Amino acid sequence: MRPDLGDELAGLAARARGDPITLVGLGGAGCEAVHDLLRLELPGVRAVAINTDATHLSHVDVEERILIGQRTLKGRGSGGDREQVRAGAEEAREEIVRRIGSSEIVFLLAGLGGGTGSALLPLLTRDLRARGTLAVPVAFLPFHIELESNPDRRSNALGALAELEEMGGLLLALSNEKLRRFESLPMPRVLQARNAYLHGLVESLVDMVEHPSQLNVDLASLKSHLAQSGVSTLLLSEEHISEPERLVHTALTETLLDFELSESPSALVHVDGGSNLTLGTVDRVWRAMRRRLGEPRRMLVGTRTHPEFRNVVRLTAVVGGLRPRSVRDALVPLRSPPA
Ligand SMILES: Nc1nc2c(ncn2[C@@H]2O[C@H](COP(=O)(O)OP(=O)(O)OP(=O)(O)O)[C@@H](O)[C@H]2O)c(=O)[nH]1
Ligand SMILES: [Mg+2]
Repeated sequence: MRPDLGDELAGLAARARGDPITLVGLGGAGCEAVHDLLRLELPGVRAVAINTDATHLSHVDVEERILIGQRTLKGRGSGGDREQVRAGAEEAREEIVRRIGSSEIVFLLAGLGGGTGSALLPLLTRDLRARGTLAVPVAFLPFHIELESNPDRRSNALGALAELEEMGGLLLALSNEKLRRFESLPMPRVLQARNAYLHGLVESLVDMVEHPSQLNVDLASLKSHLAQSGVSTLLLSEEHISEPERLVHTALTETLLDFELSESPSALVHVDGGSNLTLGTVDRVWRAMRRRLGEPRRMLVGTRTHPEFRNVVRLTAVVGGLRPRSVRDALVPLRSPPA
């Protein structure tokens, strides 16, 4: 091998990987969540905050901040007006996509129900995907009480979800209702717990595609898997190495994500463990997952060992073919007026 070939290959690999991962906060809730995730450490991740509310934006400690819709909304937020945000975003859309679209993976975070996040989440997801970027929308679904008592929030949330579901691809819909499991904690601690869970999802997805695995699961295979899978979501769990089947059960049941499996989902199942992770254990996880998903028509598997994992085994799965409207059905219907 030529002595300089190693450097050349490293350079090529770096170019093929492109820019780092980007996290983008949209609207109040999205920007707050990005700010929180940064505190949990995500090496090599760039963050951008986008809002129509200048005051809120000035309080978010994120390096890159973009105020949109100044002409019409005057930096005061949209007050729940999704259409105004959409119109305001027109002038900024190209510039935003140019600024964030250089990354290969972009996570877009928004709380659905308000005007800003609900307008920008589907719009920017579509624009980024059109450029070939792996855009991962993360939608925080409002509490049911917000939807029951506010038709505007409800129609903003439903409208945004409908657009995201129609597009297919990866969708991380985190339901506020599932946060009830933390109901003995004060609200800031509850949101921290949710953000820590989201941090784990981001970290494991990036880890799965950014580092070489023993079976070839990389960004290109993830993208082609997603292209054939309709709406997909991400599952994650970690257990002691002696409990491979439990790992699958935990991933499917102890999730904060809202989804419903169809009869024939597809899956990409990746298992990480330490140097004591045997092929036998990995195979038990793959098979348990296949059984629990009802023998999916297409399943891609991967595994990787990390010396620092010791007795822990981690499952990361991208499960596709989610039932259309599954996420929307999780939102309760409006109560009919008293007779
Ligand atoms: N503030 C806040 N809201 C959250 C959070 N997680 C979920 N939400 C939900 O996010 C929804 C949208 O609220 P905002 O983010 O304030 O709305 P926005 O996108 O800024 O839109 P406008 O202010 O109407 O322009 C709310 O209905 C909440 O249910 C969070 O961490 N903080
Ligand atoms: Mg706002």
